[in-house]
Amino acid sequence: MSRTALRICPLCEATCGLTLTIEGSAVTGARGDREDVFSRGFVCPKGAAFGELDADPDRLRTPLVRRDGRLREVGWEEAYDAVAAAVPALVREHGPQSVGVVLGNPNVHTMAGALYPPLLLKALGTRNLFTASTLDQMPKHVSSGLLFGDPFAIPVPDLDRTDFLLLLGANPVESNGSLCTAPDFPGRLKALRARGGTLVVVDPRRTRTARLADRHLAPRPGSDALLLAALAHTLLEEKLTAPDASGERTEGIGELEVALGSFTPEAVAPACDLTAAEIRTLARELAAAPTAAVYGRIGSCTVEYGTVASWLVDVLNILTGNLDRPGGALFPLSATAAAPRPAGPGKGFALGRWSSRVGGHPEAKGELPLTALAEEIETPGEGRIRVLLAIAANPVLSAPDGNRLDRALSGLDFMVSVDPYLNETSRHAHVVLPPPPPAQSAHFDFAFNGFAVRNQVRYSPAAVPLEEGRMDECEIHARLVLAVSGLHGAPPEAVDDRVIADTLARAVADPRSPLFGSDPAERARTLAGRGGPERRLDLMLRLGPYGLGLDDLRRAPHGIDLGPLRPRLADVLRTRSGRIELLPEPIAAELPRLRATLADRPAALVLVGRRHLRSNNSWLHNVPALTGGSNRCTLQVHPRDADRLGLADGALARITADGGSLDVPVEVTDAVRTGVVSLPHGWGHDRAGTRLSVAAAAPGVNVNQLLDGSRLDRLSGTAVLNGFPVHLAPLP
Ligand SMILES: Nc1nc2c(c(=O)[nH]1)N[C@H]1C(S)=C(S)[C@@H](COP(=O)(O)OP(=O)(O)OC[C@H]3O[C@@H](n4cnc5c(=O)[nH]c(N)nc54)[C@H](O)[C@@H]3O)O[C@H]1N2
Ligand SMILES: Nc1nc2c(c(=O)[nH]1)N[C@H]1C(S)=C(S)[C@@H](COP(=O)(O)OP(=O)(O)OC[C@H]3O[C@@H](n4cnc5c(=O)[nH]c(N)nc54)[C@H](O)[C@@H]3O)O[C@H]1N2
Ligand code: SF4
Ligand SMILES: [Mo]
Repeated sequence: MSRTALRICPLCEATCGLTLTIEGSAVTGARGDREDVFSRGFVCPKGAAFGELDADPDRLRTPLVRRDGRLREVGWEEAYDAVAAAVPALVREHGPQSVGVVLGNPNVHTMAGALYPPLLLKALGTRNLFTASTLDQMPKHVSSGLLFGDPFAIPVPDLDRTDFLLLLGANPVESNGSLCTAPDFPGRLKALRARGGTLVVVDPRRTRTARLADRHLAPRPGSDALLLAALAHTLLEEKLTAPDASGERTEGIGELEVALGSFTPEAVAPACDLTAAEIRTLARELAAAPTAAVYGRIGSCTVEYGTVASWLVDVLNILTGNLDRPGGALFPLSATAAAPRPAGPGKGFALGRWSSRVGGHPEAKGELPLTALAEEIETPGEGRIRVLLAIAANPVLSAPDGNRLDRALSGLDFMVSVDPYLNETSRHAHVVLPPPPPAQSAHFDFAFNGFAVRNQVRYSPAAVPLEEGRMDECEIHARLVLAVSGLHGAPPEAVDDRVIADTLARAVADPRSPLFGSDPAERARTLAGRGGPERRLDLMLRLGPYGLGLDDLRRAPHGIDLGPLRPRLADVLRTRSGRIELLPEPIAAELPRLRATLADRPAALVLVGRRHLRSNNSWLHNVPALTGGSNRCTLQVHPRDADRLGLADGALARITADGGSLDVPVEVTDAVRTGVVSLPHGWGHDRAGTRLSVAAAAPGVNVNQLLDGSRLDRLSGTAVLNGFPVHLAPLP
């Protein structure tokens, strides 16, 4: 007998609703849920492979503990005993800074990852936090922090209503979008064109997204900040800015005009490898469009001036009058967002409140650059990281110079991985705590509802019951919090009860809270939900802006539509001035450096990444349905470059950069522009001691081994992963 169950897909930011077919306790099929209020039946090949991914025989079924140098399968009690015996004692001996925490990407795709890491960090008291954000979107957090006073206030393009979308460094037709949650992104781009709108794509590769565009510009990688600066310059110089750009809600437009004065299209065009006319035309079109949105992602973030480029994206939205208006770029309002506070000046956003011990890297949003992790483990002295907790993270493959990090991890006193796989990173752990497959977990998108192109809310309870011997990931995290705090053995619910009590104590005393004046104990008793995570979700919904509760979500299994994005800038602004601060000081200090790069001679050959529709960073190469075909680790080279360098399609080439050399098969294609080669990330599954049988059979190479971690976007500490110089030659 088969049945169906609904489950929001956790595999990318699009958060599609899936209808799973279930036989017994096995997921035997997955299709798009046509009644889902947001995704309306859309599914991609990854979502469709949910069953195969869920049932991957290489997933760990029990915890592992290292004994006599070898990882052995043990029960949960023994695993937590090992954590509790090691971590508190090491912290007592070496202090809280001797613990590092690494949070990887899937934490934004699990309930546990949203609810517990803040508690873990608080319990540990360490500042050594490293996350995938410094390989990704940290420039966007920093630019939003500086412009709007809140690093999470990231405007999202109003995809469904805009007349003009300028998209830089993103390939949502394959990635399905990022910091812009939009199930069926490709369909939404086609709809934009069908309603007479314009799509302009800026990417050194002719991606599947670029092929949908009215116009594709293929500039030199790393030059987005220059291009965007010239666009802003043109708007200011040609007086094409909207009236509200210099009105009440902003400050610093005069200073901005001066600071961008030398970034003329004529000055930057050679560095971008575009013409000044192309840049001026684009600026004029952007200004003339009834509504427009500028949106930049990975290709404009993970580059040397990623924060400046991210800032300019929103500066353009502001100058054209498109920030915070329908059809432009707006701030979503999720159902679990804190209720808006009254408009007015806020605390602002500070960078560099502390720095990393060895490299002196300034913190950003409380994080240190992931590229600094290895040196923090290797370098002796007080505050050296000896204990590492890695949750849903595979930095050996995802961060620069994995070989160095690999060595560093092997020198830790103690390491815990919360990970379903024994992979390149978790193989170093002393304790591995494996979460259950996704069908056995409930799901709620705490993060992505705040970046969605439409306000909506959906909840999926676990589709199948927890298998015998499994532990829910929320409980895994809660017990980890207890074990590192010296409270091993206390009931995991105690962790959630504490949060609920603290939250309620604040809410009942806050005149603006919907729970003001009520009895906190009574409120705690009457929260809906089974177990701590559901009760916490219920409380967050009740305190949220829509006055919903968990029961409302349960009654609406396909979700609740909360309407299109609405202007709400006044609620969002937290700057000290209470206005948008157009030219923040840290950015102003970067502009002369950026300007000076115009004198540099561009590298002859640079590398960019790419994502394949059936990939997901480093961890889907073990699912047969998602491998093979065009999803291969090849180096794409333009035919003219291949000719010039004597490279043949399919032959091996040696590619060399700061961090080392790799031998890779060449794929000759004119989908990359000249002077640029492309290699995907997340490959290199050839290390011993992993349990990834499918991935190991076609390991590919780790592109991040070409980097030594020294190239960073200074303001955000984000690694440069795109547009770095490489040397390429045929294999002798
Ligand atoms: N060269 C290059 N490098 C890049 C990028 C690039 O574009 N180019 N992209 C960067 C980006 S954007 C990102 S986000 C990072 C990602 O960097 P990471 O987060 O380090 O890498 P992932 O491959 O997403 O690995 C996630 C880990 O989580 C585990 N996992 C999967 N599901 C779950 C779960 O439900 N619970 C738990 N606890 N663990 C789970 C996986 O087994 C894997 O070990 O990579 C970055 N690296
Ligand atoms: N299928 C699939 N989907 C994914 C992922 C995955 O690994 N596979 N990963 C998920 C994650 S963690 C994230 S963060 C998102 C990322 O989602 P996207 O931001 O859409 O990332 P990419 O698909 O890597 O697209 C980045 C594009 O930038 C281009 N580029 C490189 N350098 C430059 C430059 O200097 N300037 C410009 N303008 N363009 C440049 C590249 O050619 C590439 O096409 O995708 C998510 N979705
Ligand atoms: S687009 Fe993303 S969320 Fe939707 S089915 Fe595919 S992987 Fe899942
Ligand atoms: Mo990412």
